[in-house]
Amino acid sequence: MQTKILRPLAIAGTLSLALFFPGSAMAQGGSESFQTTLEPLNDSGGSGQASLQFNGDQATVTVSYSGLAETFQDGPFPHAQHIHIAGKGQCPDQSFDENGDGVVDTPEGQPAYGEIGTSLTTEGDTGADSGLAVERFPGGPNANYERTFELNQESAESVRNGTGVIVVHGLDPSTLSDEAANAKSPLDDSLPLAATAPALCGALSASQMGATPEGGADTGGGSTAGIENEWLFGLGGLALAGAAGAGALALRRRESGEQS
Ligand SMILES: [Cu+2]
Repeated sequence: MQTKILRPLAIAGTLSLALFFPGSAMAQGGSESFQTTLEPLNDSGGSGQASLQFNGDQATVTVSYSGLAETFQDGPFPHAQHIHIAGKGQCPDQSFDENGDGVVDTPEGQPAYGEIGTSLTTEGDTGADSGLAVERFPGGPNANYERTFELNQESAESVRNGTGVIVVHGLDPSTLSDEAANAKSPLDDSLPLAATAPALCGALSASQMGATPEGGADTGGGSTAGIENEWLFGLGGLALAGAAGAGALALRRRESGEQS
């Protein structure tokens, strides 16, 4: 009986504090999840999915796909992958092919998906400067990528405001016109156009699951996690009213306890 009264007070106190310090609220319960389906660009033939989940200033990004170009110069075909930001939050269609070579290259698609904000590398730096660090991207036709890292502020803002777009690059040159297959990349003339042209694209959008607090994970799981979650949901509105509201709730619980 005693602990039943004290616990909601303690939890409500934490929530009230969290409201005054939004940053800590995010780190505590709040997870924001985004996801997208990766659609083929430039007839790459691939398909996949991607997700991004915030946890404080950390983000866990997953990218999985299949059906992309397999080999490049006898090695696994490197597929650069990025979060593009600050564009329209869209994927380009073939009408973006300005020079008419049959390929929407990376700069041609930029009005739709924006510039590189984050490089989804397998290790090391994740900034825009690593955009063409081909040795630090997944290679080959399929990938199941997952990495947790500190997302830079520009990218985090874009994802949250709906202009974060996942783009995976690298086309099989044999599927292109002779002109395009022999062209150099507009990004780096030591690479062929096919190596850097976009192959998959998906605009990140907030997923419904992201609205559910994941308090259970933070409380260490076990049988009490579900109970605490119920209390958190019940107290969500009360926390706005502050300690007075929590006191009223404790009183109500005590009264109902006496009646039953
Ligand atoms: Cu890119």
